[in-house]
Amino acid sequence: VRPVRLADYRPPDYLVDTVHLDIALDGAATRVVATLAVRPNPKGRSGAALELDGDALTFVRAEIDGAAPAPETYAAASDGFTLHRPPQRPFVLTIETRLDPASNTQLMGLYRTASCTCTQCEAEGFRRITYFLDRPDVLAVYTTRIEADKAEAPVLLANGNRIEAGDLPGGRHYAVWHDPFPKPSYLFAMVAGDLAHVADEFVTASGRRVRLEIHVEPGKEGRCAYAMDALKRSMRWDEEAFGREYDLDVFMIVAVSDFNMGAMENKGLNVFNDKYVLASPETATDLDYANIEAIIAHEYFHNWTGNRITCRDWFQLCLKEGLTVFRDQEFSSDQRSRAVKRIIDVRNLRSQQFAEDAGPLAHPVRPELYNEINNFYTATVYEKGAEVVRMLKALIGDAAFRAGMDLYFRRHDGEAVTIEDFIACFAETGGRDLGQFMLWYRQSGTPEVKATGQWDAKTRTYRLELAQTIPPTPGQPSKEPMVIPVRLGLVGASGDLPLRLAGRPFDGIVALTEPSRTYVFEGVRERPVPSLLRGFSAPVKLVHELEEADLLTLFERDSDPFNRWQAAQSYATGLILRAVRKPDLPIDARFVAAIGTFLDDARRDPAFAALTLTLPSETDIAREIGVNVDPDAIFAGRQALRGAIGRALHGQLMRLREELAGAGPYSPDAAGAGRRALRNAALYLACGSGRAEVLAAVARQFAAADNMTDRHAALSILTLSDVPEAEPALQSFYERYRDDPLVIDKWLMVQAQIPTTGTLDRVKRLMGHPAFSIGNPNRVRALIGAFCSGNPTQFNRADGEGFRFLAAVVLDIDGKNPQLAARLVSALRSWRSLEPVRREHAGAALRGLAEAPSLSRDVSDIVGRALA
Ligand code: DPP
Ligand code: ZN
Repeated sequence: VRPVRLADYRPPDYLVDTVHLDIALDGAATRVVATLAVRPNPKGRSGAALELDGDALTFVRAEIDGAAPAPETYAAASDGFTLHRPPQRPFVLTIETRLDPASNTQLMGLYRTASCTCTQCEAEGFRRITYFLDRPDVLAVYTTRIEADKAEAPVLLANGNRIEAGDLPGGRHYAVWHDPFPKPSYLFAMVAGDLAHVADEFVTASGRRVRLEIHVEPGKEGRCAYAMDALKRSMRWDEEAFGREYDLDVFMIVAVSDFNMGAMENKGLNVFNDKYVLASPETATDLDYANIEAIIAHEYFHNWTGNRITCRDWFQLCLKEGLTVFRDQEFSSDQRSRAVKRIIDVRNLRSQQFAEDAGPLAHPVRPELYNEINNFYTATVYEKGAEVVRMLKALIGDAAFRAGMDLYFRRHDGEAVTIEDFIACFAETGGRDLGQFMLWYRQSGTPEVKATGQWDAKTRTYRLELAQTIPPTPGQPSKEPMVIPVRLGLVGASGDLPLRLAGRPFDGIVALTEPSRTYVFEGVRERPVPSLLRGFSAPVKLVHELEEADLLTLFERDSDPFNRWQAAQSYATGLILRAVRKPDLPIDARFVAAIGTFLDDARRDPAFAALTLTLPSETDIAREIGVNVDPDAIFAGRQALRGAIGRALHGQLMRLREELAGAGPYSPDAAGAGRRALRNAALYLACGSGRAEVLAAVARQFAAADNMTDRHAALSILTLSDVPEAEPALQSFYERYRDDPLVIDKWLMVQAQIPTTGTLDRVKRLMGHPAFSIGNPNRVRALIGAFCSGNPTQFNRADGEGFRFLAAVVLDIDGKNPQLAARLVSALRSWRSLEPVRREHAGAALRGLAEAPSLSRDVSDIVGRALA
């Protein structure tokens, strides 16, 4: 396979102005007639052949301006259609193909899911529907006619507005949809099936009425209310925060049960994984609700950042994804608690993106080469991409950032653009050169910022030295210094000290641009504790050796909530690391006492308190250790800290839980979710005591819960604690929800994460359970994904069985759904940091995969890079 390179980008030789698609659904003989208005691109090579992309297509016929071309003038294969000498003027190309949606197990292109036939075209799925210039810089106006059996598919949807519909002979019917906004092929969508829907209306800021529809499997209408509410809040927020109004008469969401991704932002017709639409208190947790809110917002926000302005090529993926993640994070922050949202996002960034950046799959936010674009929908492109936008805002300020966004929308509406085009807008409104800032898009690896400081009592100054290094990553042995915004303050006995820097009042942020730099703060009257990287102002690893007493100062007094949380995490991380190295030492009682004091006040901000009480994960600790990782030792060290807290504080924890007990019926709002999160975090820690009355309380909560959050939390505590109460609870959970696949996913997931040696056999057994299906991505992720990525001790078993299991499953899935298979392999992205025995087994499993015959491009790309 030849890699695709950013440096090789060329404008297309031809453009397509309009597309008429006529799709007649008819099982294995589904017919697609595409009528394309083609013209030579003035920016392309004149006289070049027209080479349309195709993938697994069955060609039937072609016409140019209504006449069949001579056979020697074109070539049609399953993977492409070429016109050797196309007319050098506008012409109409008609091509007919045949498809079988039911046999499409890749879930790319046109495929069958339980309730309907639907499409997924990003990144390169449109070429599985018809031959096309399937690249994001070819923007066309689409008209789509769908025809189907009326009983089988009473609902026919496509992008845009419906302009015509009617009945046909033989029990068939049709609908015609027109989308007036030029769009790239990856945003095409159609859906046909037996769907029910709920409808609502939104009136835009300028007074236009927009019809909103959420389409679901019949019987699931009652679970759409939260998604609809989130959609309306998203539409309002984008008007208020970014001045962006919706532009069509109708906005539709369709929930489907077989979907590779979370959701897809097709123009006017978003297709969603049903997991991110359907929710009721009985079936969805608070986390599910928060995810639904965020993903509904994310896809809606793409209408401007992605659809109206799209990417010139797939290397620019972060142009739409990083920016849109930033926008959905801002939305959730405004809807909920900003500090809590920031902590959750940073936890996720560190566990996913930092891990990716530290291993063989590291790549820049804007990669410069790919073998398979589907493998670049990564934490780096999405989450680090969002951090880069956040840093841009911090560096140029809120007003210049908003002005830059306005300029971007004004200047590039209707275009397919690059990161350079985007950044140029902010260079203009911020009045500064952003050349060095562009390194955030080009250099991979997580920068390390080392801080050392010294207070001088005589001169009342504090000298802070910040030094940056960026580790080598694949293809990038050496790096240039980046521009790193560091928010900071100095904390004294009664809070933040007023500071001066270089003779001026300090505004709370410095931009480190050199390899190292010393800042001398003036007017510092007492010995301060520096609070650095407030709000996690840059996606870097901060190395700052603080005494435990100083960590406690920050934990208790920092004005920055993120750093209060960080101080507790850093303290706990240090304790777990010590317990890993010296298992016989007792746990530091000062930390436990500080947690006890904190509990007295925890009710003031329950959501924040819950995060503070959540111990660093095993993966967090593994990342800190970095080399020769032994997951069993980490597990034991973390349990030691949990046990010490539980034994010392179980009474207080259980009282807090009691005091927070629910008032009134379940509501998924942030306040209620925060209370439940704190109650369940307290219960988890208390359970570390191993006391019978705590376990009994968990079992009671499981049985009596009136919502899925509490029931699921109890089930998870029971299974993680490996107690006899777990089995009957699992049994009763299954009986209760056996007909509800999305809930059964939770049942599969908690079992996959049990940290004991029987789990691998249990997972293998569950693969044969009627509730499991290897063809459904949600089931696969719930069972196999959770085992490989969410059960560090059992996946990384010292005998290598976990790795061999993954390799076997990947080979099986690869034949059906390469995208899904490749995702699973990335569970091995940190394999080189394991201790030698496990590392050898993991390497052998990867090498075994590499040698397998007929591996997909998706899997061989990941395996190849992991082994490189
Ligand atoms: N559906 C994916 C997302 O919204 C890809 N665009 O991020
Ligand atoms: Zn997106």
